[in-house]
Amino acid sequence: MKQAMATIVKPLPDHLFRVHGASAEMRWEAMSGQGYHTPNDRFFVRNHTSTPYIDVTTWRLRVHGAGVRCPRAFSYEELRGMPSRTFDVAIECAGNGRRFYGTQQHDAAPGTQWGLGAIGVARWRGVPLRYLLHEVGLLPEAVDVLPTGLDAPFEDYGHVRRPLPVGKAMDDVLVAYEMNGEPLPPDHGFPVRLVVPGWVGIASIKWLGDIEVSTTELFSPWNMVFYRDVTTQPVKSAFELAWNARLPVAGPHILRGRSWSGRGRIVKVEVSCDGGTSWRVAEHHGQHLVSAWLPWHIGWAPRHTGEHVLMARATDETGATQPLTTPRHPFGYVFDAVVRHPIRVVNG
Ligand SMILES: Nc1nc2c(c(=O)[nH]1)N[C@H]1C(S)=C(S)[C@@H](COP(=O)(O)O)O[C@H]1N2
Ligand SMILES: [Mo]
Repeated sequence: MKQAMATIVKPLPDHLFRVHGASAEMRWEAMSGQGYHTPNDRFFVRNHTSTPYIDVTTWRLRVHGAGVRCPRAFSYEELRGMPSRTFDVAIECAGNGRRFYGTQQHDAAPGTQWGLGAIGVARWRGVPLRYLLHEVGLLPEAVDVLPTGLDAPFEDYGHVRRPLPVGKAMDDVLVAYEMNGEPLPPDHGFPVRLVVPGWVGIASIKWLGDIEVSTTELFSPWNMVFYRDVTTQPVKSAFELAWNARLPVAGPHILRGRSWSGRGRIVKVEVSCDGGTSWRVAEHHGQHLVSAWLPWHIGWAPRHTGEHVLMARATDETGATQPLTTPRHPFGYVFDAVVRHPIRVVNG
C-alpha cells in the first residue's frame, strides 16, 4: 500500500468534496445557493501526481517548434501585459459520471469512481493562444500544438501533455492566469493553464511550461492511450442536492440543477420526480452559454414520504438528448445517461 500524500494544496472539507486519491470531486449540494460560477474553494481537482510549487519570478512559457518562425519564452509579467480576454467556460473530466456505469448499468468501468462532481464553471481570464501563436510567427505548415505541464512526470509516461490541432488552438483556447477574478490557485494551474472550451478536461493542461508547434501530427500517452478518441464532452445534468438528500414532505419545493454539453447550448431540460414515469419541462433564465452550463429549476410538491428518484434529462442544440442508458466505454469516459438521484421525503 502506498502512503497517503497531500497532493492538493487547498483545504478539502468534507461538506464540499469527496476525495479520490490525488483528486477531489465537488459535492453537488455545494453549488446550492451559489451564482453562475463554481467558487474556487469548491472547484474539483484532478491531479495525475501532485500540485507543484512554481516560482513565478523564474517561470517562463516557451513557445517553439518547427511550426513557428521565431521561438520565444514569455515571462508572467509579459503575459499579463498582453491584451486579454475573459470567458465563462466549463472544465469537466472525461471520466465524470464513471461511477454510474457500475451503479446504474451493472458494468463498472475501472478508474476514479467520480459521481457528477468532476465539473466546474469559472470565469477565466488570460491571453488567447491565437495571440501567442501570432507573436511567434505561426507558419502555414503548422499541424499540432503540444502543451506540457510542469508537474512531476506521471509514472513512466513523462510530463502530462496532450496535442491539440492547430485549428482548435487558433479558435477559442485561452492561456489563462486568472480564475474567478483571482490569480490561478496552485491546484488549478498557477501560474498559467490552458482552457480548452468544450473539450475533455485533460486538454486544459495546468502548470503550463512549454508549447511545441509541429509540422507533423504529434502523439502523447494522453491522446494515444488515455482519453484516446475522446475530444468533446457529451450532455449531462445534475441536481444541486446531496446524494440521499432529505426533503420535508411539507412543500412545495424548488428543485435546482444545471445542465451542460461540450457540443453546444442546452435548449431543453426535463425533470422527473417519479423515477421516469412522468416528465415536466424545467424553467430557466436563459443563460445559454455555449461553453458552460444552464442553471434551471422546477417546482415540486411531494405527496407522500419515503424514497423518491429524481431524474433530469437535457437536450443540446445539436439535438442530442441524454439517453436512459449509454453504451459501455472501456475506460468509463463520456457517461451521458440520465442519472437516478435518490432522495428521501420525510415528515416535518
Ligand atoms: N499538467 C497537468 N494538467 C492537467 C492535469 C494534470 O494532472 N497535470 N489533469 C488534467 C485533467 S485529467 C483534468 S480533468 C483537468 C482538471 O482541472 P482542475 O484540476 O483545475 O479541475 O486538468 C487537466 N490538466
Ligand atoms: Mo480528467
